[in-house]
Amino acid sequence: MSNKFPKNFLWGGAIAATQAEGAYKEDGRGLIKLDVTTGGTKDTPRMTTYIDKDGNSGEAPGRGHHAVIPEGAHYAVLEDHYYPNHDGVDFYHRYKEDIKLFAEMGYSIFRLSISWSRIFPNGDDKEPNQKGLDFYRQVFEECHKYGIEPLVSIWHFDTPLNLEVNYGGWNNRQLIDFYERYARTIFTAYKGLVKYWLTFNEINNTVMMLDMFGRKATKEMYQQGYQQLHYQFVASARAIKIGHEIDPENKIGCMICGITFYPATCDPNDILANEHKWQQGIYYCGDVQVKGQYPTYAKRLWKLHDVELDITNKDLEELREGCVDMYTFSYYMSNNVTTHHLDSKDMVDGNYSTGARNEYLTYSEWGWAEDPLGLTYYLEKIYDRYGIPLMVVENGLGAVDTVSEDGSIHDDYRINYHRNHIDAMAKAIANGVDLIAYTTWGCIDIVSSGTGEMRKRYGFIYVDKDDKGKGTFNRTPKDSFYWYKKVIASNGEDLG
Ligand code: P53
Repeated sequence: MSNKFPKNFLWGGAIAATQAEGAYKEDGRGLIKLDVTTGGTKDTPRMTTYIDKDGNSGEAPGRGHHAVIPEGAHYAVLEDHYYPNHDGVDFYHRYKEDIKLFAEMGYSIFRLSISWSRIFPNGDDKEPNQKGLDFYRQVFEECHKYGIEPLVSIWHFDTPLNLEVNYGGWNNRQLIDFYERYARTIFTAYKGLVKYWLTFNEINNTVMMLDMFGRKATKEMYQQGYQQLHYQFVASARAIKIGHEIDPENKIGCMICGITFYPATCDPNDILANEHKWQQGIYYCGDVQVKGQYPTYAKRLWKLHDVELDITNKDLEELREGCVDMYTFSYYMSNNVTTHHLDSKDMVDGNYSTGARNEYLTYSEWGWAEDPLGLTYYLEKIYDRYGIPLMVVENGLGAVDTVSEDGSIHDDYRINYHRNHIDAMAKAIANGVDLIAYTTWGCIDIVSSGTGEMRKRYGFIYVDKDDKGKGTFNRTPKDSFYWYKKVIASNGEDLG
């Protein structure tokens, strides 16, 4: 096969602050909910730890923003628990070594996120934390030393804990103003150093995932989900407007968790249910952020879920004024939608994957369907809908790696996964899609977001750390590292 990628196509990898940096208390960083979240597995949830009103410690199931702790309890780091995000993979201290390795692979782009609570430790501080600003300046300068463009997520699941506890998080309209202050600060501080930005990582998860995984969402969950999303849409639009004013060179994108949904059968009920899943899960956020207004079917969704939203005319004006320059998304898998009753053997049992099993696909150890053509499908569908440049900003295979006696890591399964997905992108490009970048997920092994595990590895660079936090944290290139280097050097032609 011969793959044709545009001459200036951006190749690279992606990480997020909470999963990579560690140093959770250093240089004035404030806490976030993930700092009080333990590790889990595919079948056991991560736990959020707290001290209740009588002084007893306890844990509530759920990752970060999903956990509910008892009335009167406060979030707490407990002595006898291990919190995988506290040390991450120590990117905070090792970023020079890591960026050097990324450069060796030939990266022209590196996606990372800024931790809000390094810049504004409590979220509502009047002045930013200079040490936090200094850290990211050094990271960006290090990237530019090698000709690597940073692609910066402004928010990657990490609202400062103070805003969650004392303001009710994104249920509160005031969060828009705090986010604005934070966004303005970093656009100003990094003008000339960063031109590619993403406002909210996987913004659609809030609503898309409400009724997935066999979970029944309550009316209150829908009400909160849609309302939180609305405030995030306004925050995102306002940031985009400000970002363009501060530097007209800035290219700012939305970031959508891109799951391709298929109807499990050709029963028209399944076809319609599938279309409605696309609307609720995928299009809803893309339409608002790309087109600057709520789509017609929004009214159907609000009615269906019995929600009443606080949306002002000024909000609607702000949405129109803050449209994204590009559509970026993560892509890992497809899901099947059906209205039919399923026996458990016909269902997918994964973490964050759901629905009817697809007999044409294979599944990862964590139950995620490997479906490269689903990526071609997604790219073509979305480009046809919006006609603006697209970026695939996450794509990868979470798998257990074995270190051979000589220290090498033979991860041919990961190479195959990426080869097939790069080929899938080439197909979409050949069909006219304006795809401009590919950043693989976890260019280096990092803590899993869903399960908190280290053993669910995505990297082309191995990090010697286990699920208990033990290890040297040494970095070792895997076979995929050398493979990706060839891919980049040949601009996607040599996938051998
Ligand atoms: P982990 C669900 C489904 C697909 C992607 O996930 C998702 C999620 C929510 O976690 O999130 C993205 O580490 C997310 C990253 C995350 C990556 O997928 O659970 O943006 O932070 O690490 C992979 O295997």
